[in-house]
Amino acid sequence: MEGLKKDVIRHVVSSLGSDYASKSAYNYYNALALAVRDRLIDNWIKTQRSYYDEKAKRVYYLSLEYLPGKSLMNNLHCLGIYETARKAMSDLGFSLEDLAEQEWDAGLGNGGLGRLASCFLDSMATLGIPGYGYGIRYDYGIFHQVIEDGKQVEQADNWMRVGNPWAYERGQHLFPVRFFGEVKNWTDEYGRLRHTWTAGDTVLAMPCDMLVPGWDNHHVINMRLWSARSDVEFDLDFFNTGNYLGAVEEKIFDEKISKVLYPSDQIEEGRELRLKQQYFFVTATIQDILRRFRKKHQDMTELPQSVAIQLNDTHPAIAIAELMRILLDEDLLDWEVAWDICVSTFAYTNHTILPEALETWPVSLLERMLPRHMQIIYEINARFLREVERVARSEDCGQLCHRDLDHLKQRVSLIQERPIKSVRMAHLAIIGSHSVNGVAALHTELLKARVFDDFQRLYPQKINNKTNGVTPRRWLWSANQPLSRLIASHIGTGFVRNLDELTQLEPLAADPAFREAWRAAKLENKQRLQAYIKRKLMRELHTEHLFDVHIKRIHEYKRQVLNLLHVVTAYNRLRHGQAADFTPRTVFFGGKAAPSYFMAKRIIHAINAVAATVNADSRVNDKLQVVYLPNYCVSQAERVIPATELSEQISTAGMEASGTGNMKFALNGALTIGTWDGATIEMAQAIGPELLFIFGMREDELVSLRQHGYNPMLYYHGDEELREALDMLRSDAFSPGQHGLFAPLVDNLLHGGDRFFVLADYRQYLGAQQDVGRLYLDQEEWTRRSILNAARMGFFSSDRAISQYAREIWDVAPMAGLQNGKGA
Ligand code: 6GP
Repeated sequence: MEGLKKDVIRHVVSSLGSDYASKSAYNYYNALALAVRDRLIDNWIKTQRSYYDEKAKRVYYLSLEYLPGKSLMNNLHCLGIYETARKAMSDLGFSLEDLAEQEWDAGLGNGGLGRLASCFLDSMATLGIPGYGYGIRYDYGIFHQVIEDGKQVEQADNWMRVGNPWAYERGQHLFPVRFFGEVKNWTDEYGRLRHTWTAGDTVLAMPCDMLVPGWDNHHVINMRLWSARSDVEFDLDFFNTGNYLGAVEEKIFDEKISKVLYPSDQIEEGRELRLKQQYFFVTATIQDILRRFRKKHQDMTELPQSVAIQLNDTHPAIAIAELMRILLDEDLLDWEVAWDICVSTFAYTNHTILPEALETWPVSLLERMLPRHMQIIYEINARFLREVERVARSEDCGQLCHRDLDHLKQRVSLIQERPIKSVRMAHLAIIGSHSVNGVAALHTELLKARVFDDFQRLYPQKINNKTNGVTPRRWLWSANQPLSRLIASHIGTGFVRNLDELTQLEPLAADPAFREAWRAAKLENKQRLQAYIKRKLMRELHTEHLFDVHIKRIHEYKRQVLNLLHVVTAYNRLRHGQAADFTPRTVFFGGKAAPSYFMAKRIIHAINAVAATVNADSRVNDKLQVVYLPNYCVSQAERVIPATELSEQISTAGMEASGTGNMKFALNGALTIGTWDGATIEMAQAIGPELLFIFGMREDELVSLRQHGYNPMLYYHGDEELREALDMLRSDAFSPGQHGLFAPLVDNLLHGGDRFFVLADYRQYLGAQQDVGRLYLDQEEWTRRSILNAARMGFFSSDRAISQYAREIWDVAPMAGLQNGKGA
């Protein structure tokens, strides 16, 4: 402890240039972070060296998004120095918890996809997999959400303003990134046509490394994030012509590339700068990967034995064309050889079946910005369509493909003709990869049967499932110390590395004393949340209420509106005195809406309007409260999830690819009210469906309802309570003086087809909520189920997920000496 204290003081003085006697929490947080980073860097260097020494096959995880959240607590726990740090900082006059609050969330992602990437890096580090995360170091991450007059207002997330003590910026290792320009043809010595791309503009990519430690194993992997740097300061011409200001302007323009994260979340924006970001990130990453590979290899055909590249959705899919370009134009390989290398190296994960999220880029834009890549994409397509023809005519594809060859070719082509001629990035990713995976069993089945059905027939081996998981280090151990300590006192700490060990809790569910202790841990977490809400929102929570929580991005398919209709109905019953047996509850909502997503923003407004009315109504507010948690983010989830008793997972069946919040809640002992969707299905199967509150129509039922003509008006007319709730929303009951404010929401349900079947599931949802309320009155039974939920969550560890990727997709083994925990 003395060593750590000394290091902290030294950093306050020599790294931060401050007086250690001036007790600034900001300085002491930064100094502590630097002292922790010192303890990581040696192991990081050793880890990187060991990869070379053992000629390990490396995994590169390419993701435009990461959501690491805060690093301090997690890193202290991984290093096993949490207690030491707590004592050291307390000696220096600080509470560790307060210091940790000084850190800004690294919010370099939108939601599930980005958080999954961060959980995966944690698991690679813990399992000893030679992995690297690659991404972009956005200067501005996901916007900061404030609620003003009930509405979402976006503010810039200037997370770098206070510096980032965790990152190593490596200004000496810059990689050139080229755009625009032209392609020249030439003939090589064997008479083959060759191509050279001479680019117009060049920008530089600077690596910023953030260290990702494994759990208690000395294995530290790297998350390398690229930051755009202009090359104009090296361009003497500018100075010679005296155009200094012009040079500076160009520099600012170039550095725009990594300025800001696109806050779109499953709605594609299709903007030029976004494509620039994608290519900027991809080319720097591929250059770095090949630089490392070439240190030990000359023969490019060995690449797939040494390197596996995982594409996190289609955002980095242009990497396939980029690797082809390098192999063809720089290494001068033949097409077939280059293509084999690509396909064997790449694998692609799909994260959504929402059609509006499937990325396409206009051919005209690609032709201008990346002319050589567009040529390569055309060539990939031509060869692919010839192959389709061959397979379709062959026996193994059967008559199905053959009969309708032209249509089949149009459907699978990389190029879509309408509404504008564009490249389908998902098709590029599928064709250029040896593995395409979904993220939960149902999602993968839907990929096979619907979204990519043609590809499933063409390549029946390619599409596979890897159900998501979450890291128990952050989402149980670090976020929920009261519960973790209780668990550890009965079964030891092995579950942090091997989550299956939680099954040892099962017999304890029958032990009243253990149940009481389990409840006490939950209460402690509820009280912590209460204190936080009081500080932040100046609201007093009732900890004896059932804490019912719906936090995730705001999206119509996630059906926050269904939850809201339940709240309004409960409000009406209480007002009308029809709810004598109502179980008091506080309903929490939280989540960001894409700034351009009108309906999602209106939903946030409606939730806040209903909350204001309900909370102000003294007839009901001792029994029902509604809280909107502004600026939902990773660190907020870490506070809220441990305090949650009811987890809302109520998406339209078939629409949520997996969900990972669902896993975090159950792991922390919340019971789930949910639809038969995403990974909630597999959770129900693992836990026992009777221990969750499952309701609503299933995916195949919805398909047939749609086919037979779904008429939401029937539900409206047939259900008095539903009608009352919708009419209130449409009138000014929740928006005094602003008649019609929420009419778009209601019209969308009644006259817009109710695409997400809110009305169809309303009655069943109410029934399930009634079951919840009733069960909550029986605290012994509730607690028993809560324990069993957590005990059966072992499968949903990201360690299990990453082990499957490593074995079944990457063919990568953990580093020797690290498999059983302790590293060298
Ligand atoms: C999300 C899915 O919506 C969610 O269900 C899943 O758990 C998560 O990915 C991780 O797999 N998708 C996205 O966030 C996204 O942007 C393009 O998909």
